[in-house]
Amino acid sequence: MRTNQPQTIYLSEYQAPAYLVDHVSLRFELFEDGARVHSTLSMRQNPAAGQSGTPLELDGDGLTLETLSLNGQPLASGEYQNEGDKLVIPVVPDSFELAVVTWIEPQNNTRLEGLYKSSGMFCTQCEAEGFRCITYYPDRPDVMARFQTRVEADKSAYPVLLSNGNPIEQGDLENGRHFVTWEDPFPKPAYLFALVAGDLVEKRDTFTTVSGRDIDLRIYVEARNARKCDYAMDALKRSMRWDEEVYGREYDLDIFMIVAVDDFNMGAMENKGLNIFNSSCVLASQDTATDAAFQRIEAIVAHEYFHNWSGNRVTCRDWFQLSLKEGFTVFRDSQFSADMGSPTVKRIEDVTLLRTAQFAEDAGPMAHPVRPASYMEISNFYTLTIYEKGAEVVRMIHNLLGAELFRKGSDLYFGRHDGQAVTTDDFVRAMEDASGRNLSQFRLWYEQAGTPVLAVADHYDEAQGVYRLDIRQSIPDTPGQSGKKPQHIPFAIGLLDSEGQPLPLNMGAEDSNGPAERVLELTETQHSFEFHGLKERPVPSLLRDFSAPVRVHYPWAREQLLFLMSHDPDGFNRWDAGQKLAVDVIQSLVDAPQGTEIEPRLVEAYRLLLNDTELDQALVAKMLLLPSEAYLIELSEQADVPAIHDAREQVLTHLAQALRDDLLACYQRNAGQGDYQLTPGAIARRSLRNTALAWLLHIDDEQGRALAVEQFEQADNMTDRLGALRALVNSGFESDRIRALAEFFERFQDDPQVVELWFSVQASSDRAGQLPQIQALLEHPAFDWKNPNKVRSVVGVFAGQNLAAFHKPDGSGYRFLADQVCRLDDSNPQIAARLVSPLTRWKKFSPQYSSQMKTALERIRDKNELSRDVYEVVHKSLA
Ligand code: 0A1
Ligand code: ZN
Repeated sequence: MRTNQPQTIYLSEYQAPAYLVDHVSLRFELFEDGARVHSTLSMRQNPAAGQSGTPLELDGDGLTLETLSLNGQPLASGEYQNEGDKLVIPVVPDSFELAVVTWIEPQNNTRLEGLYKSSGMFCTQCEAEGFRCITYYPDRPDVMARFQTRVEADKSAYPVLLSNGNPIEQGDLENGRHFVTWEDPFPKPAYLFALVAGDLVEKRDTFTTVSGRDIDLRIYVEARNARKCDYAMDALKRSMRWDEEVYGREYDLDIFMIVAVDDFNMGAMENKGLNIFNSSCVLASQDTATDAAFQRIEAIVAHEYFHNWSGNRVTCRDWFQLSLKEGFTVFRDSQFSADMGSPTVKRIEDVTLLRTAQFAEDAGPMAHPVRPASYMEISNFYTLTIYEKGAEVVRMIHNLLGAELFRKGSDLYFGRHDGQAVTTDDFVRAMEDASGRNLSQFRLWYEQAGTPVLAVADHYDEAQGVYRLDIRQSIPDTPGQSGKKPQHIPFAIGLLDSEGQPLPLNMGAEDSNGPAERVLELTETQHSFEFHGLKERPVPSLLRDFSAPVRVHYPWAREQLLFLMSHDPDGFNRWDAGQKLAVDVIQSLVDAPQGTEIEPRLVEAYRLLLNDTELDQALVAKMLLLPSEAYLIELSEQADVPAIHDAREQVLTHLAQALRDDLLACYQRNAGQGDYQLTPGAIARRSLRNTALAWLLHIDDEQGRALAVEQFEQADNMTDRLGALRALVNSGFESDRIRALAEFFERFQDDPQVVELWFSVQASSDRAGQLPQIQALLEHPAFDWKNPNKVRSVVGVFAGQNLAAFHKPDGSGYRFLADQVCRLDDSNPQIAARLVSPLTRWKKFSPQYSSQMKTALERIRDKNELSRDVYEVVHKSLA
């Protein structure tokens, strides 16, 4: 039996709400066997939309309605309809007060949407449509209201009672209960509502804003985590200062709170004044968090804080506009991270994610524009396209306008739309109005899905001294979209002479002294650009700093890439040249596994890098990382994963063998750094040393093994301890692997974040994460199906990172994933739908694999009572 087909929602059918809510008064009575929610809504007809007599429709999901009254009069059962997920009152006055009492069961809520319990505390997640799991309400972002919230609970079990805004009253009640009332002066959509009740400790600090207001900062965690909040608190203060300095945005309430919860579907949530975080995205200490985790925490704390303006003060009109807040906020947090560390390294990390995962999404069955035109389940649209590509689109506007006009545009946007729910088009219009630039063609970035392809050819006319670039733009068809129009693409380039010196880009025959870099604006299908006064054929440096989210096809020669790797003044392109070279070498091995010599110049290039102490060490550390299997798959037409895996391993083995002594020297040079520090330099050194160690253990080097064991035992921080563990786990030293894993678990078993690392090190390893071992991890006492982080760290990591094991030719990995998706669909559909993702790319793989992936998808499709979340992903993938 299959579920009925869920309804599709279309942007083109958007209608303004018929009724508005001016004020919401909530009272939560929290008990162990459920919660009673009293809601009083002051409502009126929307002058811009409603007509007298329009029925009132409220959303509700899984609610037990206890009482309902209109203007103080209880409604009889004939005066309203309560059908499925809507409560309809056919006749209401133009302005009225509606009182609703509902009963819900947070303790049984495994979907983690609405009000639920996580490690004994009550917490909420209302984006996108969770508020309707709490009470009946017009649950859409363009209905903005002022909220007052009274929370009542047992005082000893739940001493801390939080909601949005400022606390205005508190006191004791009968039976050992107490209450706190919160008032949020800013009108907000229901998705920004939050409530927390628990036994938590608070870490406090103060931030003085640019205008001299003191803001009370608090991070709430369980007592055992009290020592893990300092880093997030500092990151918060850095974010607050940065937003004042770079965007002129000051915080608006008197108090800003962060709460850490263990069970959370996503990373974190920007509820007004009360951000709720997945524990793994906020808690950190030197001995439990890796450098990558610290950086992630800083970025997410900043992201959620920045939403206070880009998302909360100015919010989305409807969920099709999700990238209005997410794309802009990701752009803002990436600017912030770039300012806090190395801009080049941050750019490399962002582009790696974009090209590996977003390009894959854009080429797959779930491809959608940055502003989608339709959806079935909005939770499925918190995607890399909305977030990362959306951020790239904002970045292009930033680069087209320049920093100053962009700031003028953002000031205009915030000023013009403060307190409103608006569209991506409103954002672009503010940028146009502030800058005088016409962005009408640019808007296609929001409307057309798919990654544009730029085919670049070049020609050098020696006699004339003219170099020409011919660029042809095309955008592939995506589901429901074909015959696309050319987009407005900023294409940054430079040219280098044979010494590696930048050449002036003279675009007119008469010019001299042109700039060393230009942004060519592509608007047509085909362009030719000529550069004059060149005495020799230059080496082009294309798409500098990844100036647009596009694929560039250019027939690179290996000499050119080697040359750019050591000469390009653009750090991003220097890294990218190395990636392209490595990709080319690996691909030629995939195509002809036998008899292909591994490019000796690759070895020499890596030798230079390993010994380069002049270049920014953070960049060197990035340049040493070979392209991932996932990226190699993304680049291939019909991927044969085991062949790609073998070729990549072969290159790694060859490099490690040839460079053994250089690796040891690099390891030693970067060892013994004194006290642990989180500076970019220290992070780079740890990264270099751990890469060297991983390579040495990849070839089962005895000396490497001794170093790894020593590092594992002596490390004073998690980056080094985990680096050593990972190296051992991925080596052939089986007894060391087993011993290290056991010791690690023994030491950290009480720390959920570290146990998640322990799971994922194994699940991502083709040595320790074959299917039977994965099955054993699922049986491990520390594994918990109800905790999304645990599910992700085993099942998600296996299918997403342990690619050779997942793509076993017998299809066992696919069947396994299908089973887990079906199992999770009953308890947590959002997580289940996200886990399906590796299967949705089935068309990308060679036939032996794709047919089995498709069969696995069909098994999921045929499950009983499929959730709307999984239904949408599976059906669209099979279409
Ligand atoms: N708005 C949050 C992300 C988020 C989205 C949905 C959630 O539940 C379905 C939870 C969090 C952000 O961008 O950080
Ligand atoms: Zn966000």
